[in-house]
Amino acid sequence: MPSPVKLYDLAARDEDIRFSPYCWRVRFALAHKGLPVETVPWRFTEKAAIGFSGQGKVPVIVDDGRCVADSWKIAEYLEATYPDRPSLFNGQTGHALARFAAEWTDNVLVPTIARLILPEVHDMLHPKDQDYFKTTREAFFGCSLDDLAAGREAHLAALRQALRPLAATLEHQAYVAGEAPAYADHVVAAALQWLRVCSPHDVTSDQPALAGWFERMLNAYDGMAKAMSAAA
Ligand SMILES: N[C@@H](CCC(=O)N[C@@H](CS)C(=O)NCC(=O)O)C(=O)O
Repeated sequence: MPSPVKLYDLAARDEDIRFSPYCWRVRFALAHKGLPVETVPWRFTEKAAIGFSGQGKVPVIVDDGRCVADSWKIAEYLEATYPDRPSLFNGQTGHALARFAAEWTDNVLVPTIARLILPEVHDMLHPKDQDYFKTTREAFFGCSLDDLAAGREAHLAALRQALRPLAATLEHQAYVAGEAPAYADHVVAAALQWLRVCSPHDVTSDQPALAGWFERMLNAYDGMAKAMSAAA
């Protein structure tokens, strides 16, 4: 068994609550490769702790002395370094389609979920992170967290709309990547895991194919994602 890959993983006030949509991608990818992981809880304001990576965001991994930051670069690193383990991309075509899944998730799904749940995320953060989070997110979205909370119904409707292509796809195939899960599934499921851990909003139960896929992703890899508690 290789020594564990160290993953700097965003933590809430309760350090056992891990919710980052980008860190969850890496958790899924490591599990898919069958690599053991040792997570290091990290808070937004602990920039110095990941200074060695040359940037200020998680996920960051350290594998056998090698440091890699950024979820997409980490997925490519794992695929290149562990080619004999189950593939994250299944070849060039899969790699190209996984990139589309990641860009759609980063540019559509993550901001749409963010508008819905950022007020809840703020409340679950460690107090030392809260001012930083509020200031940076309000600047990014151009409105206050209170404004986002006031628009909750509209944000929920926008998220349901954004999920339609995913739900429609899953009516034809068991996984985003086809017959079995791969990195394209990890990326999308990680965003929905962020939603599940941070807020009680239900966006899947009226979409049986989407709900079934997400349940399979929660149960995959020995129920790794399901083991993280959902928001009450
Ligand atoms: N493109 C990066 C994005 C990573 C990212 O945005 N991480 C967030 C946590 S979910 C972060 O560390 N933010 C630090 C900050 O906002 O200061 C990736 O794919 O890994």
